[in-house]
Amino acid sequence: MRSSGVIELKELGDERGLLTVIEEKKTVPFEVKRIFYIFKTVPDVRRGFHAHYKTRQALICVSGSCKVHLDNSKRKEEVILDKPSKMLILEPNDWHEMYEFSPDCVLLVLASHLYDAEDYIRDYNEFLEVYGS
Ligand code: T46
Repeated sequence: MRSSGVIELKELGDERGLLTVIEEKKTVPFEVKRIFYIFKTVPDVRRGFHAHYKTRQALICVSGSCKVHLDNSKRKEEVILDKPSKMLILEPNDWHEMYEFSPDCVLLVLASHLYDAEDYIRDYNEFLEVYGS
């Protein structure tokens, strides 16, 4: 069953430091077709403001921190991404906004589909029409 939410990734550590692994269809529940990252975000900026028709995503702050506002039309939630071993899965029906980026934030995103501007729902009322019950 598909569901959004936070997955705690294993921190493999030894005297040299830490290492975290993400494996397709094992730790991340979809085939990864695209990777991008958001960094050098301008202070006080808020990004996102959309949902998708088909794209599933996994968000990891590999450096610094940020917050994510999630809204699946039935429930609203705030998630804090503040360590590289915390991964947030976003389903297509999760309206999301990212904010309070720390100056050192690098937000890594794994996506299930190639980029397609037509896959975005950027109007909140349209989002409610598509996903609201
Ligand atoms: C999402 C959140 C978490 C591309 O050309 N290819 C790409 O793969 C992406 C992701 C973006 N772009 C272009 C489209 C825009 O001209 O990069 C520019 C910034 O993208 P956008 O305004 O969509 O950025 P965010 O931070 O609002 O959203 C992004 C992803 O687009 C989106 O899928 O869920 O990060």
